[in-house]
Amino acid sequence: MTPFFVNDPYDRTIQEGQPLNIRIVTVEARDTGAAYNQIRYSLIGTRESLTYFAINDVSGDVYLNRSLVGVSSSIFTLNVVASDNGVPPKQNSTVFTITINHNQNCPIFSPKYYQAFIAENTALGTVLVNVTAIDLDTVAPYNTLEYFIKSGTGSDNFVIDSRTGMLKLARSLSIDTSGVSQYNIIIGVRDLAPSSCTAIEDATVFIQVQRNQNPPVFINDPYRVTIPETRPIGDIVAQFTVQDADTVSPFNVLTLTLVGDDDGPTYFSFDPTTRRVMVARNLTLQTGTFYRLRVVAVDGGTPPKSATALAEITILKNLKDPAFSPLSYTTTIDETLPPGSSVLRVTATDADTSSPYNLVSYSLTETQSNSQALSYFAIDKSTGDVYVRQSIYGDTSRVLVYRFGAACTDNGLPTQRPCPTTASIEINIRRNR
Ligand SMILES: [Ca+2]
Ligand SMILES: [Ca+2]
Ligand SMILES: [Ca+2]
Ligand SMILES: [Ca+2]
Repeated sequence: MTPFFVNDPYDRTIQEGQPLNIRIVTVEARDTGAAYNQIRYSLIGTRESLTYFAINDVSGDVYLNRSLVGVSSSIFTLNVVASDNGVPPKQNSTVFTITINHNQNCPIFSPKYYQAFIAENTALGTVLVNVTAIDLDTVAPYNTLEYFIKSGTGSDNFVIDSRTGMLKLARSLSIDTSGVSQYNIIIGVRDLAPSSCTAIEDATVFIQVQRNQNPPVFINDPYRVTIPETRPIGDIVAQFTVQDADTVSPFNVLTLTLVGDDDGPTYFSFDPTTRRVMVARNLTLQTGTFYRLRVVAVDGGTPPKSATALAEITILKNLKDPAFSPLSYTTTIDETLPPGSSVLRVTATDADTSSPYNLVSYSLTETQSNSQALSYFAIDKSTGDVYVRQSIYGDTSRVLVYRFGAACTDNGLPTQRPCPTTASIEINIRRNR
């Protein structure tokens, strides 16, 4: 009779770490013949199968004789032949599979907690944190890991690289209108074994977003200054001071730019580093007396917050007093000189550079010695010509000398400057006695 197998199939699944020389399965064949019924078992099949598996030729116990750790094959096909003791023997065979469970380990996050502090204008794609898990299995895909975002409010702002575990920014946090500044993202991991195992404990990533919450603020805006026109080129005339209450760069990093106004930037320069305004041109050559410089400060947010400030610069062009030169005038005239005739001319000069700051107006002042003088003499306020106002001949006091004074002032704006000293005028009269 020919042996025949019983109790099959013999398919089994074992762990990758199956110990050596321990029975995995026992094949059993029977021979019902009265003779030639002694059965011996032998293993045939692929070289790989024969490398790792062996069989006890008497008991039919199949066992491992070489470790499967690190072996990538997961299914071994074994072919067992049962032979009786005839000559030649009668034989039968059975084929079965041993499936190796290489996926002995589930991935474990190490560490489990992560945190990142990021600015809201962090560039898309920036790696915020790299989560890592360990799978103690020895071969792929049993130790090949796949990371995934499980949940978390606002988690759609982030994306994870499933292979590397790098959590990246997927959307601009600046435009997250929820204004949320803290995110807790729950991340899972599984291996890619045919019967995948997912880590029991998730990883948590805490993300704190630093937002651009404050605009720049100029201190002491507007900056009003008054300077003489003689300030030299390069002189500092104003200093902008600006602050931003945010505590994190770039939200408190301010860039200042001169943006106007009118011709202010023509005559003044602005140094964005020192934040100072300086004279850029010779101001004595300009007629303007008021300039504005508008400066904008922009922080590093995306979008940025900004503020503007104004420097208002008033130019003083009337810097000098007019002064008489000479200070005293004397002449002699006939008493018959008709009204309107010029008698003498007083002169004052003003060292300012331009009109009307250096234009002088004249007037007469009485002196106590002769209170009647101004009845008979007047002055052209523009030219300084002193002329006869009414007939001297008609002065019944018949004085021989008129004494009075002349004052002057410039025509400066916004305020006029008077001559500090008056001029003295003495007019002697030749009378027909
Ligand atoms: Ca037999
Ligand atoms: Ca695994
Ligand atoms: Ca800011
Ligand atoms: Ca003047």
